Amino acid sequence: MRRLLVTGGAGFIGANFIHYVMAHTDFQVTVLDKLTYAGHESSLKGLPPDRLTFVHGDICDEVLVDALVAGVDAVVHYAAESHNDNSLAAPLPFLQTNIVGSYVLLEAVRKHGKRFHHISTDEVYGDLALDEPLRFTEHTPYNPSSPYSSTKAGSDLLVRAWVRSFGVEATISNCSNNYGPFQHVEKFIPRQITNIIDGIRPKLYGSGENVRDWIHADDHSAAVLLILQRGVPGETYLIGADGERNNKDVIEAILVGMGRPADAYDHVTDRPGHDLRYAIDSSKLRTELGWTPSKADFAAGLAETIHWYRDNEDWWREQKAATEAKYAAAGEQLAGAASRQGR
Ligand code: NAD
Ligand code: TDX
Repeated sequence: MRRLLVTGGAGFIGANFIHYVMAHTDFQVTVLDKLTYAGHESSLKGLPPDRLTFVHGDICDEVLVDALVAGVDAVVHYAAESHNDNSLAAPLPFLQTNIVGSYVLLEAVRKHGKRFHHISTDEVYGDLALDEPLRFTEHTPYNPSSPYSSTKAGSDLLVRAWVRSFGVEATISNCSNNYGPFQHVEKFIPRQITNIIDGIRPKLYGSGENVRDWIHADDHSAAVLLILQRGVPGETYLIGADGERNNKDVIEAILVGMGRPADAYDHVTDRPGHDLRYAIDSSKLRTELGWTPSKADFAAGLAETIHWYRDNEDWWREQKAATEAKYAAAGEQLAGAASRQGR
């Protein structure tokens, strides 16, 4: 298996995966990416041109997908509409890309008999209570909360059906929250880092007790490559690095890491349906495939990420104002301000 088609390779995790593959294998990679607001071809800058082909196109384009799948050994499917807040404002692109696009890819790998790896999320399992020791496993029932997570759950179920009904050789991985370089400034960690750089106070949704299980994108990439090479078709693997932290602790760590007082942030209106806690039990991946995270030190990873955004303003500057305008248009305001205005 030396020729990969990577969908969504100009996005955050896809780009990190391609950097990882270029550094750790001799594979040839073709990227298929629509370059939505979330895609940046510049994230692939500097990679060897003789091993990387970039195709600007849509995973819903059956003719294009068929031709590209025919020419590779395996498909790694990252392309998605990925942001929960956007899915609350406008769900339709999520159905189109995450469900119809995944269907188009599945039909192509079925026709050409190619290996498929589907990138999914822990959000398909819904959320956990704050005060329970439970974590998600491969056996946790699906219970998605948002338009985004429900379309990811739908795409996972399509993959399972294509395995069972048509014998497609597919694996699925469900990973927890990623952080690292090349992440869009709409997402929690880069939004706050770039807010602080711009002199804007960081924004914490609701009380900030919500817990996310953070993993560095490089550890996610290592796990995906391992599953592609040694995973058992038909199986699902959960990926997580035991990185549970609540949002309040993360925002305070970012502020302190950037030399600001830990309390220099604002509470803003909470996300509707905001999942409380995600937590991954990745025992299967660790025991069956021998994966361990090598960047599990969150403080070190966060410091490196802050450094990256400080050094790469050219990469994110263009997206920043439009992203903050989108949040303002969606009605984000200081917590309590809505009720004060209503009085
Ligand atoms: P992202 O939004 O940063 O990137 C998505 C990429 O897909 C972009 O380059 C975009 O241009 C491309 N794309 C969107 N629609 C397309 C289409 N119709 N055709 C072709 N390309 C299209 O997303 P991300 O955070 O890198 O997430 C990548 C994948 O990983 C997604 O499937 C997501 O569900 C999954 N995931 C993300 C996280 C996380 O923490 N970000 C965690 C677990 C799983
Ligand atoms: O400004 C903010 N303030 C805030 O408190 C933003 C943008 C977010 N938050 C909170 C909401 C979440 O509890 O931070 C947490 C993380 O938010 P996001 O970065 O939007 O991520 P999340 O909704 O947890 O989903 C992410 O992880 C799972 C990815 O965006 C998904 O693609 C992935 O499937």
